[in-house]
Amino acid sequence: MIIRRYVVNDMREAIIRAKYELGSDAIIISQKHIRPGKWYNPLRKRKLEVTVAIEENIHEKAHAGREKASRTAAEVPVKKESERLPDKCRSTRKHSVFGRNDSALMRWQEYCGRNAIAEDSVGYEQMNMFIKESYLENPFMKERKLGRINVLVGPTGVGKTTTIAKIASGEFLSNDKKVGLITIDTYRIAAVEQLKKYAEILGIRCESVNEPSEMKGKISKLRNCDIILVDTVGASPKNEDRIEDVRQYLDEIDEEKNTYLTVSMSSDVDTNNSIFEAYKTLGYNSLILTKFDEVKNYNNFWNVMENNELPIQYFCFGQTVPEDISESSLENVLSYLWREL
Ligand SMILES: Nc1nc2c(ncn2[C@@H]2O[C@H](COP(=O)(O)OP(=O)(O)O)[C@@H](O)[C@H]2O)c(=O)[nH]1
Ligand SMILES: [Mg+2]
Repeated sequence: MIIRRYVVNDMREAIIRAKYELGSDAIIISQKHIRPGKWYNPLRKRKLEVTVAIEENIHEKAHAGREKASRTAAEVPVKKESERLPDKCRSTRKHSVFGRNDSALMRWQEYCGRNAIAEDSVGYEQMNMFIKESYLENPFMKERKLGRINVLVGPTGVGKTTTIAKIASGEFLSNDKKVGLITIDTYRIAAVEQLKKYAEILGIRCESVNEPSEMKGKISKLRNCDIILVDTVGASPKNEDRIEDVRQYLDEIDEEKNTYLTVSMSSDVDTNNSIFEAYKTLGYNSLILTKFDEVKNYNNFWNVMENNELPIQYFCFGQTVPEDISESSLENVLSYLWREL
């Protein structure tokens, strides 16, 4: 028997989290109201603690092939300021932080000279201040806002569909928004099914579009939604024809839209630069960065800092829906990398 405990705001949230993690055969075995935190804190919020169970063999069948054990809902992935690592092992950090990014290293040396700081004193707080001062047009500091229509574009396998499920869950559960999904990834039946499955778990609408001419009609069907998330077919940066195909669908959207280029931080920098270039034809205006959990060095981080002017909406750090996503503030991203690398 697998047993999970969820600390949530309401039963709806618990049911959705349990369905994602354990599948729809899971059963609720108990619930009680609690106030997590120190007893003397008057601001403690009332929460619901729900315990859910499933037979092990049913769970295994439902999750065959899934690599990663799910986390409990109470686990918070990005640590708070007070919990971050102390700036220990400072001098050993310098090389690993800047790696082969000479431009970032030069800016760091210049910053150290200006502020009379020892170059080897690379600590988390120091980095945070350095970036804010030396990268004034820092993409992590730019204003980000989910629009009504949000399209995710990018190569196959970077995590577009998974990220859509994470965003949809967050907006639906935490912000109580009416969310609708559209997929134009109709090249693969499995891709449509994947999105439909997520929509089913949340109990929201999902439309698939087979021809550009169907786009307007499908958006109009979702006119009551506060947020529409559009999933697209993945295209290699070398496959101009397929990127052009996506453009024909997107051109049919009359309303203002956000187009997010989704890139994996575990790909190499050159590959990502070719993606940034090839996808320009789709007029993307913001980025979503995925797979931070697979990152081995800071190379992509500096590349995005140095060569990208667009805001970064979210960063993702795992396969678990809905938890492994966060707003991409500089503090969130940097503290994640600092802790993991
Ligand atoms: N490690 C890791 N895997 C992810 C992340 N986001 C998605 N994935 C996995 O990457 C694979 C492809 O994801 P999918 O959403 O289908 O990609 P798409 O082709 O761009 O739609 C799946 O196995 C996902 O579980 C992430 O942030 N970290
Ligand atoms: Mg997909």
